[in-house]
Parts: sequence; structure tokens; C-alpha cells
Amino acid sequence: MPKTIIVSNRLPVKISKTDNDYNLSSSEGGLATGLGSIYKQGDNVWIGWPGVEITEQQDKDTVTKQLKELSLVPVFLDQEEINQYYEGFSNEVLWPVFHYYASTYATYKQSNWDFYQAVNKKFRDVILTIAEPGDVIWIHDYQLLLLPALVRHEIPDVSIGFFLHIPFPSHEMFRLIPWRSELLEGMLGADLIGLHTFDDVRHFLGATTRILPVTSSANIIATGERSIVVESFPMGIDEQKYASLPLQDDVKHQVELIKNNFRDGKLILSVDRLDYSKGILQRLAAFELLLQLCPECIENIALYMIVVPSRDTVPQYAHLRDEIDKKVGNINSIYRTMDWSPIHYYYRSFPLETLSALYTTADVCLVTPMRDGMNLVSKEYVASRVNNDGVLIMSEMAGASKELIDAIIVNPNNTGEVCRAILQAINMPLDEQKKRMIPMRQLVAKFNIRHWVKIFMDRLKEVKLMQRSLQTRHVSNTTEQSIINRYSKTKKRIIFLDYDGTLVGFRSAIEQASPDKELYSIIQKLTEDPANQVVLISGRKHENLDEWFQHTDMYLIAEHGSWFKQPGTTWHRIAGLSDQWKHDIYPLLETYVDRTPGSFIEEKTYSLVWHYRKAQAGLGELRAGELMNNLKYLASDKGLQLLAGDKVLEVKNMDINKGKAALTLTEGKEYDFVIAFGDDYTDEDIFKALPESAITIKVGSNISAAKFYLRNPQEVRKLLTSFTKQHVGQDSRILQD
Ligand code: GDG
Repeated sequence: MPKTIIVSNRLPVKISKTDNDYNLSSSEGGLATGLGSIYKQGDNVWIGWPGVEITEQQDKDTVTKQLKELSLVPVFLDQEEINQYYEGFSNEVLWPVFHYYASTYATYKQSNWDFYQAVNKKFRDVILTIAEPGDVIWIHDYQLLLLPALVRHEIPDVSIGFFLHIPFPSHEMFRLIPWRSELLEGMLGADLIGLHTFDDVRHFLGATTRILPVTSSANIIATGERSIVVESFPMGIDEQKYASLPLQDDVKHQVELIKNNFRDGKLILSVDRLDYSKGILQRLAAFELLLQLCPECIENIALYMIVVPSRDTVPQYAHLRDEIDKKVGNINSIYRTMDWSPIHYYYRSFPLETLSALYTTADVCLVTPMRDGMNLVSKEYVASRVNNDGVLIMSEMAGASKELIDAIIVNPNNTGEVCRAILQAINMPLDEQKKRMIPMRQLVAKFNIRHWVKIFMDRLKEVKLMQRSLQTRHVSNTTEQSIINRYSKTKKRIIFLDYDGTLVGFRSAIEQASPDKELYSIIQKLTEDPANQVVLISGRKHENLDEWFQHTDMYLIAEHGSWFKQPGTTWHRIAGLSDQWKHDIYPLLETYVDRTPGSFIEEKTYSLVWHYRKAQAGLGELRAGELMNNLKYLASDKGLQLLAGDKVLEVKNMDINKGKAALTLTEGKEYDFVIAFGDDYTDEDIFKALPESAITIKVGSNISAAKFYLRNPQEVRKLLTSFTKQHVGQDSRILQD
């Protein structure tokens, strides 16, 4: 029975030491609740750091045993590892860069990176003591970006999901990190990569396709080995818990105490971990402005500000804490009256019941991070509003703002706007409060943490099935052997070979992809066998194929079938086709060349191709989309076909395609072995046109009409070489006979 293994930096447990004993208590954060239904079952486990340094082996053994009772498995880290991997690399490189604070807070130290790699390997080693092929592993967050690939390398046959809890920044930010490729390669070890928002998904795809030699189509990344799905899974909370807490007696009691403090005043609440990304100082500035501008607010409103201690041994965080202390002191000293304080600031955490009482009492919840992956506080506030009242003010920089669209959405940098939003919130009529709160409560209830876990796990299963269905079509050893057997038994064969991407790899300059010695030798051996008709069928110009292959014994087809050349004869072109349409289309393409630096037009006899492989990444795709729209009607009027390929858009005569060209060679001939290799959209026409008995092979693992696929041109060459060896083998047997 396959297991599910959860992996995160921290285990969901609190450990404290009394004398010689360790006391363990489960910490019931949202994630732990959501994943509880998984890791507590059967042989499933959660792997992570227990949160304290334990040096003695005996103590490690004791704690390991105690954790086992809770289905938890420890990765023990020493203080130096914590300093460099966690405080250093995770929190002084990844956290600031991913939250757009690279220039202010990021420091790139080689030793931190070394520790980051070493600790990720330490996690891998613990996983390897437990995981077996077929298991499902779900890895969490930015501390473990390298782990998916490290695990994949050791056990290829596992399902790996990865979820990033913080934002994924734009490529412009991410590229600053000296180890950017390694980090992305690490993440691509996963089968499914989950992020909070669609913007994060776009940023991740953008960075990956710009930095690594991989391609993406919609939200699927093809690495040649596997297809990896990248999707947004906005994280939810344990909504039932937050909706039921206000009904508990102890919570009701605390609500009364808080209300008595305030008489009829309005209570504004903010709750954050101590972090510069949470916009605490900016929020205080907006609150101060409000006190300056609104005399009626004096004695009638109060900001309850809870800041939970976090990372305050790091100098930047200690500094932030001092700044907050100063600012709060300053505001209170100016505006405080004998029996009223504008800000109630708490630098500590509270029991969940107190938090719930605050959520229940607060008229306004002020959530104004400068950047936040999701922000669960906003959802917890919404879930706690069982009477459907209360107002949420939400920064547009938090992932949650994409879902909680009925909140008052603000730009946290705009002090005036935040100040106005608070005024709007404290004066909002009850009707409007309800109109906004009801849909938000419904959303938070539906997309709760269990739902999040379920859809992620279901999707991971689907991704694996999709990969496996492709896998069955990969030319395995057995399939390869049976193709070779069929080849050796047949006497009249035709072999269709596409060129770019099939026999040679993709190059950024088209003229660079010239044939090498190995390729010429394979072609020569294949064509030497009189039973073989070898056909090179390409979209390239006939002049180009002529230069490279006129001396071979291949049948050459250029420009998707516009030009033909039998071995030993001259080129001839297909008759009766018009190329008059080019006069209208060419000028249009030229305007795109003028507007898109790096793009150019290639003119063929019956087609025009707009190439953008040298254009700025992203811009080319954008313009290609525009051009496609522009050409749509014109093309159908003129009997033209538009083909969007790999960094090209081709406009060609509809009557020409590789499929038709291939059929002119096979129809009426009794070939007993038909095989076709191709890598792109134009080769699909051949795959579809050839008879059912043909062997069709796509190069690359994208969806295709072909029966099988090979990963790359090297695998194609290997199979063709096996054919040529067959030929020699047969001969030698014949000789022996
Ligand atoms: C990261 C991402 C993303 C706070 N004070 C107390 C307390 N809390 C709890 C809240 C909430 C949690 O802490 C804070 O979660 P957030 O989502 O707001 O922020 P991060 O800690 O930065 O979390 C974030 C999240 O991961 C999940 O993917 O949303 O964007 O930065 O649950 O209730 N809990 C108790 N007492 C407190 O005083 N008991």
C-alpha cells in the first residue's frame, strides 16, 4: 500500500524541555489541521525539524520515539545549520527576494548556500529511509526548494507535489539570486507545483522558461523527461473551527471583557508575525494620519495591534521591532487621553480563544501587508463573523485579495487611501457590511483547508496518470525491440524523417543547425539498404536542403511539400499553386518586424514565416497572438493556413502540408514498413495521414497523434542506428548461411 509523506521545515509540534524530559504538544496550525486527515493515517508520516536543537544521541532517540506516536519523523539540525540554512539562506535570501525586498534585505553568502544544499540533502536522506517507489510525497515551502529533485534522483518512481506558501516573484526579482537555476531545477523535480495565486503561477512559468532550457505550454512545463503541472491552489483555513469558537462560553466571556473596555468605540484589529513584509510601520502611519485628520476619532476608535514575535534574533527584525515600539510610543504619547489610548500594542502571541474573541469583537480588521503569499488572518476574521457584520480592509498585495474581493481593497503604500478606507469602514452601514461579508463567508467556508488538501492531492493523482499515459507510449526497450524485429523482417520500407528538432536539436540561429558527421553516417547506412526509401521531409527551403543533402540518396521534400527531389534528379515544385497572396501578407508581417526587435521574416516559395526566437521573451509570444488574430479572416479568405509553432508563425498555402506530401509517396505502393519521425505541429499532418499500420514517433513528450514518442534527437539517432546494425547483422547471417 503506497504511503503519503508530508515534508516541511518545521514539524507541527512544540517541544519543551523540563529537567531531563522532553514534553511534546501538537501545534494545531491551519496546515496541520488540513493535513491531519493525511499524515495521521496508516503508515503515513510528516517529516521535519522538531524546532529545538537536540545534541545528545540518547535524547534524539527518546524524542524520535515520542514523535513516532504522533506519526512525526524528525530531521535533527544543529545550531550552525539553523543559522545558515534557515536564518541565513531561507530568511536572508529567499524570503526578501520573494517578497520584493531584494535590494534592502537580501545578502548572498556562499556558505549559506552550501548549508542550504546540505540541509536539503539531510531531509532527502531521512525521506529515503521511509519512501518507496509508488509513494506520494508532498513537500512544503521555500526552505526546501531543492528537495523535489534530490528525491526524484534517488527514487524516480514517486509522486512529488510541492507547494510554495510565499509569493513567487517576477523573473526580474528572481533572476537576482546567484543560484537561480539550481533552485528552479530543484523545484522541477516535482510533478505538481502549487502556488497561492495565478500571478505566482505566471511568474514561476516566466522565470523557468527564461532561465532553464525548458518549454511551457499553458501551465505545463516540458523538460523532455517529464511534464510538470504548475497551478494555483489558494490556501484556505479550518473555517468550521473559527465559525464555532465564538459560540464557546470562554470566548463569549472574553468578548464581554473586551467590549467593556471600549464602551461604544470602534475597535480596529491587526494581527501579524513580526516581519517587514507585513507593512506594520506603514499601517501605523496611516492610523496616525487618521488621528490627525479626524478629531471625532479621538476617544472613539482604537487599534488593537498584535505582533507575534518572529525571527527577532536577526538584526533586521530586531530593528523593525524597535521602530514599531518607537512609533507606537510616539502616537500614543501624542493622542492618548486620561482614559483612552489609540493603540493597544501587544508583542506576543495569544491563545486561540483570545484571538477568536478579538476577531469576534473587532469592527474592522486591517490587513495591509506590503506583500503576502496568501494571508490567513483575513480569512480567519471573515470566518469568525458569524453575524455577517464587520469590515475587512485588505491590501491588494496579499494573495487573499484575489479571493476576498468584497473587502475594501487598498494599496498599502498609499497612506491616504488606507486612512480613507479606515474612515469608510468605521462608518459603513450594517446593510453594506452584510452585503460584503456574506459572500466572503461563503467563499471562506467552501474553499476551506480540507478542500485545499483534497484538490491538491486529487490533482497530483491526475498529473501522475497523465504522465503515465505518456509513459506507456514512450518507446520502451520492448517496443524498440519489436520495431527492430519488424524492420528486419520487411523488404520494402519507407522512412520519413523530419529535420529540426527530430534529427538535430533546436538552435537559436536556424543556419547553425547543420548536420554533423554522425548524422551523415546514419543516413548513408540507412540509404545503402536497397529495401529502404528514406525521405527527409522538412519545412526548410529547398536551397537549404539541397546544400546539406543533395549528395545523399535520400528523397528530399522541402517547404512542407512544395518542392520534391528524387535522388539523382533535380528539384521540381508542385504545380498550379498561387503565391500572389504574399503581396498582401508580407507588408503586414513587416509591421510586426518593425515593432518587435529581433524578429524577422523568412520567405519560402509558398509560405511566409515570422520568426521570433531572438525577440525578447514574452514579447514575441504576445505579438504572435496579435498577428494571429489580425490574420485570421484574411487567411481564410485567401485559402491560407496559419501555423503557430515553436517561436514561429507560418502562413502557408492550405493545399500544402507534410501529410499530403507523404501520401503521394505511399499511395499505391506496397510498403510493408512505414515509419515517420517528427517533433512539431507540421509533423502531426503526417502522423494523421499515414495508414494505421504505420509506426509514428513524436520527438518530445507533448500531446500528439503519433503512437509513440522519443525524448530527443539522440534517442531518434539511437533507434535509426539500431536499424542500420540490423541490416549489417542480417547480412552477416546471410554470409554465414
Ligand atoms: C505564510 C505566508 C501564507 C497570529 N497571531 C496569533 C496566531 N496567529 C496565526 C494566525 C494565522 C497565522 O498565525 C499567520 O498566518 P499568515 O497567513 O497570516 O502569515 P505567515 O505566518 O506569514 O504565513 C502567508 C501562509 O504562510 C500560509 O500559506 O498565507 O502569506 O507568509 O493562522 O491565526 N495564532 C495564535 N495566537 C496568536 O497570537 N494562536
